[in-house]
Amino acid sequence: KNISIIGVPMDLGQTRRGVDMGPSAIRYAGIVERLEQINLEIEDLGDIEIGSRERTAGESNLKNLKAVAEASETLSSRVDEVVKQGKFPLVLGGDHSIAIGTIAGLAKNYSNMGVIWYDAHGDLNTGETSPSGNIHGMPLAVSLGLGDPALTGIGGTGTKLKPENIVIIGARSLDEGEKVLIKEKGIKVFTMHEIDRMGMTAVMEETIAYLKDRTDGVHLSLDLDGLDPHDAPGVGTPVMGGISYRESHLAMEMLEEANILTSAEFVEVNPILDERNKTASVAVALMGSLFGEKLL
Ligand code: DIR
Ligand code: MN
Ligand code: MN
Ligand code: MN
Repeated sequence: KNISIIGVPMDLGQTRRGVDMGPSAIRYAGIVERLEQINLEIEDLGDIEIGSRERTAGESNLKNLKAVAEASETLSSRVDEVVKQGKFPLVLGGDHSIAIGTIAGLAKNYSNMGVIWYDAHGDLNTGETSPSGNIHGMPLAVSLGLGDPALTGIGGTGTKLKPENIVIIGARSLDEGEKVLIKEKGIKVFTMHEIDRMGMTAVMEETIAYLKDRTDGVHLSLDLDGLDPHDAPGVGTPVMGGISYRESHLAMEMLEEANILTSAEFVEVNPILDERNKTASVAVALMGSLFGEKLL
């Protein structure tokens, strides 16, 4: 496997500062060295350019809409190039709004792409349903073609994802509009209840079986707040009662064994809110498992 790392120092999709340092924190925790230990070709393409915070309120209730849209367009082109070179894009965030650009870039290459959304949240809000106006709560809706045209039009018009190709894992905080959308679109969700009840092994077996036949590529979008805040404290919107470090390793190992992933992104690492870079280290350890690191 040839992996290309793309850093996205984005913090404009939410209001807490520091998540723009996520890519640096993950590099400092040793991502390149860690993946080099496995039999992988790895190149770090550096960070993409992010505009500045919009201090004046625009015509939209979506915060920093223009700057987020511009960066997303840049990211979608970069991801598209990497895929066309036959390489595996590994995108490091940055807040979760970056998934808009990642998925738009991937969608130029897959007609039936699957997405695993590993997150405490659904990220299925639109301008109408969002309680916060934060675009990091919207990327999955945008990829379904719902929301502001400045976002849904990134990487060209047309929907990027089909609702039946999505699996959400770890959900425990959903806004009312998101619950309606999940039911309306029939999106597959393994909430914390299902993870507790079935165990992570069965959850991943079902996820893999579900996506394997119906998709021509699978993207993992892993929000570190999907994990329990004990294990991943450095996130902007922690929610107690999350997925453990061990369960997450198991999930990564099962994805690696199944060999279905064609791209991945790790987002919401915020070193300002972290404890001695623990959350970035967790992200690096999970990426190790995801790419085939073995103890023996
Ligand atoms: C909330 C929080 N649902 C919102 N979303 C987060 O603002 O839309 N997503 N934190 O990761
Ligand atoms: Mn998220
Ligand atoms: Mn989240
Ligand atoms: Mn705990």
